[in-house]
Amino acid sequence: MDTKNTKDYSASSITVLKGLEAVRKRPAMYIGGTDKTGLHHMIWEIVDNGIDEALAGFATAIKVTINEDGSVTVYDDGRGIPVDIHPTEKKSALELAATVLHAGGKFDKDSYKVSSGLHGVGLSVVNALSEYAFIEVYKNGQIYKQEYKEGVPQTEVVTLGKTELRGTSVTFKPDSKIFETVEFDSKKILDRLRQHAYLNGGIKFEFVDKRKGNFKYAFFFEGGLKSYVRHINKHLKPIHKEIFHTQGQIDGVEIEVALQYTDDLQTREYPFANNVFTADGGTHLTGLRTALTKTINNYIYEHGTEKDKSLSILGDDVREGLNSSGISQSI
Ligand code: 1YM
Repeated sequence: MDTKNTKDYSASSITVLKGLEAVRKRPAMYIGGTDKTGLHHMIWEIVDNGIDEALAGFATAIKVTINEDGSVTVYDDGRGIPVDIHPTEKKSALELAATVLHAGGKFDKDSYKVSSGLHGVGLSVVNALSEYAFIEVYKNGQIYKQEYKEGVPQTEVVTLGKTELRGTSVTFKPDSKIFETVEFDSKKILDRLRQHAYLNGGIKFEFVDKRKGNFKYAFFFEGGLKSYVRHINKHLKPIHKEIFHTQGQIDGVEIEVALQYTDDLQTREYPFANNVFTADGGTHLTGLRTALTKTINNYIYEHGTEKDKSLSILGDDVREGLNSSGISQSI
């Protein structure tokens, strides 16, 4: 046997164990907390990986299942995490993705997620904080599987047999030694999946709760943001039928905006940056507001009567009754 390889292997295993230990010691640094929000963040980390795979053009659907024992399975129908052996680490890419900490360990990566290169970052964190987990990959007509306890692999990657499926399925049971509660809230999950479906038009999101007699729900909004604004305005009176919608790319940032005026006085703005709702706004929202005020004033100046031109339309006037949602996404 090649002694050098054996030594390298155990050295990398020690690095992995140290990484997992760091996550279990300070979970809040990686998932924000160990309360109900932190618990649900475990699901979003894995769902985000599926969304990344869909945004890369390989997956069309993401399914979240709460199993009878309180574990969660997230499946996407994409390429499946690679299972080939890394030439120097001598471990499968799957094991490396599931056990090696990629992020610096700060709870700040959401702000630049979906910007490529961060694919799969949360998987090792979720694995480390789970009493048990297993991943199945459906690729090359085969089922590959690896199991973990508290993030530590219990087996090599094994092949289970043939399949016609494609994709990745991650099952995990959050560790009750870490979390204050390990009970998932189906309403919280449905609300978030609905929002994801609006933001990512064209991807199907399915939810199954096996704790509640196989409760099933699915979201699919072809129109993305347009459907979202339609949903926001469903109990209001729009003053124009067609929802204004635009989309474009500039300086490595993809922008999408949907807006519709209603006869209401209130303004409702739902800005997102990199798939995260930005309640406090930011330059993306300020930019849109400024552009809208400027555009409407320019239009009045160019097409209005002399009387119209003497009007000074302010931002607040432009936004009265306006309900909008916008996404800005680094690409
Ligand atoms: C339910 C969770 O993790 N899907 C997923 C993950 C990966 C890929 C596909 C993938 C990525 C790439 C190539 C690539 C990941 N792969 C890795 C790594 N769903 C979920 N779907 N082929 C497949 O990025 O080049 C990490 S995540 F690192 F192993 F390639």
